[in-house]
Amino acid sequence: MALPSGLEITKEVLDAEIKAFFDLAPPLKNSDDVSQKLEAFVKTNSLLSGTGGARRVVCVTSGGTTVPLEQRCVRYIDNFSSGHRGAASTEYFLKAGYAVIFLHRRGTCQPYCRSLPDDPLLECLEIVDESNIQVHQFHSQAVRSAITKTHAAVAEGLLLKLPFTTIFEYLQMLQMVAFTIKSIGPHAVFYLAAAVSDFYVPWKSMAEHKIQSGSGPLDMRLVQVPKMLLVLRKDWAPMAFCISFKLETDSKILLEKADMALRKYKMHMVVANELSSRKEEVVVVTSNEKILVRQNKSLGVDDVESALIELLVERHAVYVENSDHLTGQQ
Ligand code: 9Z3
Repeated sequence: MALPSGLEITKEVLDAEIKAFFDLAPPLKNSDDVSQKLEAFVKTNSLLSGTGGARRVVCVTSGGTTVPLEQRCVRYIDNFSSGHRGAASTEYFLKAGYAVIFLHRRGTCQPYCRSLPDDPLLECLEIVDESNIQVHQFHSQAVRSAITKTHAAVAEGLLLKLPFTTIFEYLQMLQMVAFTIKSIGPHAVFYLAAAVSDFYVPWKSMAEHKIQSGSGPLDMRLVQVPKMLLVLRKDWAPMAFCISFKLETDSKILLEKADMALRKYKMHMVVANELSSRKEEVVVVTSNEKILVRQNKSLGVDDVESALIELLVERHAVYVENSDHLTGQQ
């Protein structure tokens, strides 16, 4: 529903829009499989032997969502994101002892694979003879590390990778994750680094077949994707610690927009980043602070995620402690 600018949408209208989005979205093809994996993952991590407590679980979203233009999709609108932020952050969350649900765009950057070349199969492997293929000496360390670290994290039940492509898949899966990790209350974190489409074509008004090009310019109406952040915070997983991202290309409006998102969607933190400098620095916006986080080259760390995750883990620990006091737990 389009409202004159300045008018806030009511919660009832938003709820109705969200319900319509999910009711009309094409159902997730592998929903049973995703839900079983999520249940098992959260169960494993909420029953930590001996401690009586739950492991902290973070859902890291990563990569951009697509908006299909045809039901039998040939064309789609895409959102910019390499998935580097999500992949790097996943590595640091694992290092900090979290279990990670890595909800990522299929084909984007994966944890522990950041130092592999763009085309790992062709660039890392060489044929020795008719029956043997080996890893090039030059890439052997990176390949070994990617394989061993990924396999160890998955085998220990600490890493669950769930791929999406479209905005429909992404939001349905995000809701499933939220409903599942709601049970671990404040131990759950959402780290929403995925670049999510703001506009989409509703499934029912989408052409079934490939749009034909013979009839002149294409006139197509995109409607706004209902903002799910507030319902994620308030209804889906109300005790979870929520961190969203704000991306702008105009640095003059970035902090103001991040601040607005923090208040409007009741996020615990918003990470503000500008497109061209996003790999060097971000600003973490909270209700009373703006903290500049930069990559620390002097310590030999060439990414900003190391310091960013350290800060977020610290703040989440305080949040858990305060929530435990409130609920009378130790
Ligand atoms: C981000 O701002 C991420 O940091 C990047 C990471 C997408 C810039 P890369 O994947 O880049 O490492 O190449 N993500 C959130 C972008 C977004 O869609 N934010 C929405 C907005 O700005 C709010 S949910 O309105």
